[in-house]
Amino acid sequence: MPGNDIEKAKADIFSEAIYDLENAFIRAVADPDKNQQRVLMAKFKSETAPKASVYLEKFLDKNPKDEVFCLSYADISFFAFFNSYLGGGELEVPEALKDHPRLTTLYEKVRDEPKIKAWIEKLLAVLNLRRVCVLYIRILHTFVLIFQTFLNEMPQYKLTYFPIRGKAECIRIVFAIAGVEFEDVRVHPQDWPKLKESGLSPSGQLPILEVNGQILTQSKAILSYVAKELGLAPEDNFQLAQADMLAGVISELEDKLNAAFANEDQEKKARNLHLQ
Ligand SMILES: N[C@@H](CCC(=O)N[C@@H](CS)C(=O)NCC(=O)O)C(=O)O
Repeated sequence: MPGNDIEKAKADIFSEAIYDLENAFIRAVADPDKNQQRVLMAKFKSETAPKASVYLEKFLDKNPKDEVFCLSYADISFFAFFNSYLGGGELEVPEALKDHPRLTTLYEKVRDEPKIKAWIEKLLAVLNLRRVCVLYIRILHTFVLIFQTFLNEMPQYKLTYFPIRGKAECIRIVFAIAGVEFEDVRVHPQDWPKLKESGLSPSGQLPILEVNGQILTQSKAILSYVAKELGLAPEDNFQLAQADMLAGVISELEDKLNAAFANEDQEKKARNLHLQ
């Protein structure tokens, strides 16, 4: 602490100068008008702070002692201001002090006091942790935005059928293989007459596929569309026709099987099951 009254007065002068500087800084950053804030900050950096540094440097020059205020509140307020407001809390000497050797020495002297250094390092660790968190949050936010864009561009699929495998299962499997989400609506037979009456299915049958609100019917047309959309159909037209051909055969088999099950007459059912 400053020894005699003169030294105490000098410490007060020094810390008053820092106090004024602090006020100028706060006035600049606290201005509600963003443009004015920018103007005031630029003025603070280009005029106010350099002028104050020259004044403080001169003030120290008049002091023959190297240990200016023996680590008084004046040194601490000087260091705290330049470290936090102009040095970004880092350990390096702030740019604003570089041309002022006495102020630089004073800054280094205060900074290198072990307890002060430990304190600054502790703050820096918190600051760095915060920076890392902010960085992670920004990266995460970017991913969320990309994912949202991707989701918005992805068609929304809704497949409606009965609670059986039947004519919808191969379509469901194609979605599963492609790893694409779809709404798997399974209509209870009791609810079917009402739904059928609603005209949701243009053919009056299921399955239907809604793609962003547009409706497709016919299981094999749906299958072929979904497979093409999700990259599971041959690119070659001949191979595509072969795939359609095979799907057509299966479709016929399914129809015959359905007809067999639908037939009340047990004899006809047995005959149908042999698929004639
Ligand atoms: N050719 C159509 C046939 C569809 C079909 O027969 N659907 C049946 C279930 S497998 C159905 O909706 N039955 C109820 C009805 O016709 O009211 C397709 O392959 O999608």
